[in-house]
Amino acid sequence: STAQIGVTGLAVMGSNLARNFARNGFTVAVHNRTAAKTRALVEEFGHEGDFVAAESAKEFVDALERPRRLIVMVKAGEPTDAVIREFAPLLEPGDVVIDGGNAHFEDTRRRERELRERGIHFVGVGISGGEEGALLGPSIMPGGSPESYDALGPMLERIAAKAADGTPCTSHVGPDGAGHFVKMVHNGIEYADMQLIAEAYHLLREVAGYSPARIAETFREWNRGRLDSYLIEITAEVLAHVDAATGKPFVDVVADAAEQKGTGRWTVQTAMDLGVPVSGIAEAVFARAVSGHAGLRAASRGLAGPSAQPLEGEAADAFAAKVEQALYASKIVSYTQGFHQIRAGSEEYGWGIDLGAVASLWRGGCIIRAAFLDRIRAAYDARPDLPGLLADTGFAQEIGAAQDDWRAVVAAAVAGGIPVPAFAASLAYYDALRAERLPAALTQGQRDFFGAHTYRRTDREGSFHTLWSGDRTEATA
Ligand code: NBP
Repeated sequence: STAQIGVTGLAVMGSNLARNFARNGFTVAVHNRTAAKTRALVEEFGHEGDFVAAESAKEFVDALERPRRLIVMVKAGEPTDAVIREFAPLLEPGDVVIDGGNAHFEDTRRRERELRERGIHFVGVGISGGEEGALLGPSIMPGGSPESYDALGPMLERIAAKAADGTPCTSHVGPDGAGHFVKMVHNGIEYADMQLIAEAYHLLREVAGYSPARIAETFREWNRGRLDSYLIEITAEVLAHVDAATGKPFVDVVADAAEQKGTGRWTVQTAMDLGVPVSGIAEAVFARAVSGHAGLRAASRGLAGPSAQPLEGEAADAFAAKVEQALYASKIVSYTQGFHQIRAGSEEYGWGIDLGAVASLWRGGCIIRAAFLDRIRAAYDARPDLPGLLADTGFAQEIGAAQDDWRAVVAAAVAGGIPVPAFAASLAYYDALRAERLPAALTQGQRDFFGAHTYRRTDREGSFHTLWSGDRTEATA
């Protein structure tokens, strides 16, 4: 037994992760259900480091130093359970099984409980950064017991991305499903970020009348400022790309039906259960769904809309500057909502998640990496009990300075008939939080009227019910 770590499941993610460990000086045992893939990996990349190719599960487990550390990198869901069922009988108390797939955190909680009964540590790890991240340094979000992190953390810190200040983009997130929960919310925020960028593009195209090439230039410029992020950077690349076959902008030849694998949906479903308003993320998930209903869209194409001419010259450029403000303000809102969800999950499941540490490990390697995350980390480090990001003075000032332009952009979108569900929902959230009084008071009155659901008063303690179908006097409930 010579390998410090093992990887089973050698599709693109598992292979690249195994190579990343090997390139960092670890001896890596590799295994795959279909053994040909194991052989192919070692043949092609064996020169990169020390690999131990294992054909059978038993050989794989025997190759690992104790306590064993084995990473499962197979398709999420039933395949992960199948692999655990296969390996668990071969393991001993103290061994650490790491699931690096995109598992639902509830599955991770169940698996952790089941393996804990046998003395085996189960670590659900969220990994972001795609194929390239897995190879060159991903952002890694490990859950599981603190002891398991002692055994695993230093190795993860070696292979993880490093933030600009050199800090590894990984740290122990919290027990059992905490890592996969945080990865789920990461993906939800990713959906919101992508949708906001898409809406900004749509507005620049239709309202400002910019070409895709011009919009690419605009995004490049924004990427040098406070919006500096991986997603803005790649957006510029995609928009500047020209289709070789037709000579048209690439974005104009791609079918406009967005697909999804489900982590955005999980984020929203979980937020619903926790009662956390993640309206920006929800609108992003729904926007993809709307785009995919081709029949409904075709049947609706004749519906009436406003007639609007694109802006020109300086007016167009002035509008583009406002879109930057709207995008930044909406982005603050989606991170505010995402961090709220992590806080709520942490409270619900007793995870004790450090929100500043989460912002820190998203600074490199992952899809939502952005300069902005340094500021979020600083806000939570300064005040760990911050009720929300908008309660941070710095963010409050910035969003306050952006709000006039933000409203102007949403108003222009409405007037021009451009759908901006995420911009508009983010602004509505901001205004709802700001409001002195919300119409929720009326909602409570209605609920009491038809269902005797009772209400509380602003001036006295207790629950009350008005006898709506009687003499309308008020009773203490
Ligand atoms: P896939 O999700 O495509 O899974 C393929 C791997 O699962 C192969 O090694 C396959 O073995 C193995 N497998 C399956 Br399918 N069923 C199995 C079973 N019953 N028993 C044993 N092995 C089984 O691979 P991936 O795209 O590399 O992703 C791996 C994980 O990482 C997934 O959970 C994914 O969601 C997650 N993830 C992916 C990305 C990304 O950018 N792709 C990013 C972050 C996380 P075989 O070779 O014998 O068929």
